[in-house]
Amino acid sequence: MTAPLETSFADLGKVLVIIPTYNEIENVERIVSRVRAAVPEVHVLVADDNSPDGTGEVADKMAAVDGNVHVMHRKGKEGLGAAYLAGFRWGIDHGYDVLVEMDADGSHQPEELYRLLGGLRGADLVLGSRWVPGGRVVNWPKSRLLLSRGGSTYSRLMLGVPIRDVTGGYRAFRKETLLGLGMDQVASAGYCFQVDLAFRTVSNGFKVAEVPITFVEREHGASKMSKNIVFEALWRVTVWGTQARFAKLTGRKKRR
Ligand SMILES: Nc1nc2c(ncn2[C@@H]2O[C@H](COP(=O)(O)OP(=O)(O)OP(=O)(O)O)[C@@H](O)[C@H]2O)c(=O)[nH]1
Ligand SMILES: [Mg+2]
Repeated sequence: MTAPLETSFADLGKVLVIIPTYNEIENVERIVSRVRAAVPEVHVLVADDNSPDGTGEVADKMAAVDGNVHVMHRKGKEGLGAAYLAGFRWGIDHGYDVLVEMDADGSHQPEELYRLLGGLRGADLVLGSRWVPGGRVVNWPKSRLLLSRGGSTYSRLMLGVPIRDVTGGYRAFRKETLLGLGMDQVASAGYCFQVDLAFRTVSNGFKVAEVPITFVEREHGASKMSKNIVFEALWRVTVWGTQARFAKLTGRKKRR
């Protein structure tokens, strides 16, 4: 882990790191503390889907002693996309200027947040990227590497977006980007949520930058990845790509 080169981002406005959780009791405390230590001025919102393991209550305890920590209790498991959309709306309503997506399981290292925030000075969306020079993945089996790289490449070619890591979930958005990309029409739930937001960002003329990250496989707790999530992504990307090509051919304006 490298020490942050820079820890003040006041020029970007107020920053909110949104961490969606479902059964992350072994991870939630550690991840929130790491964010607070890495970039002390940021605020954190834990968006918990009423985790049966008590993750929400642990987050409440942290919020009670740290004014920069907030908790959103949602009624039940609705997928990470829905949790992020609710978190974005909460953040925008509460006056935040930058909204960051971060997993709870430690895959996205808070110590690299400064790189995403720094990148936002010249972009509307910054993606933490595993597939640009300097980016890497620690502890992934070959099958998972292939799935992720393959999914990203397929999406890039199908959708025509100039992004190397289009499925990654460590990202920083300017508020204006989220307001301009039509959040209300986003229906994707799993991986595809990330592809959907990136595609909308590019299609709406916003500038996207990628910065290298070291992605670390989760050590504690269970993955929520499933075959359904992969199929949803594959199917939707194919439909969007085909629609965009058809629209180009017929000269109609793109829908999104
Ligand atoms: N609020 C909420 N959070 C969720 C839901 N599903 C997943 N998450 C969170 O979203 C983040 C990413 O989920 P993971 O299970 O790590 O998915 P993944 O990173 O694709 O899978 P692994 O690489 O195996 O960890 C974690 O912080 C989860 O707790 C959900 O339905 N609701
Ligand atoms: Mg994970």
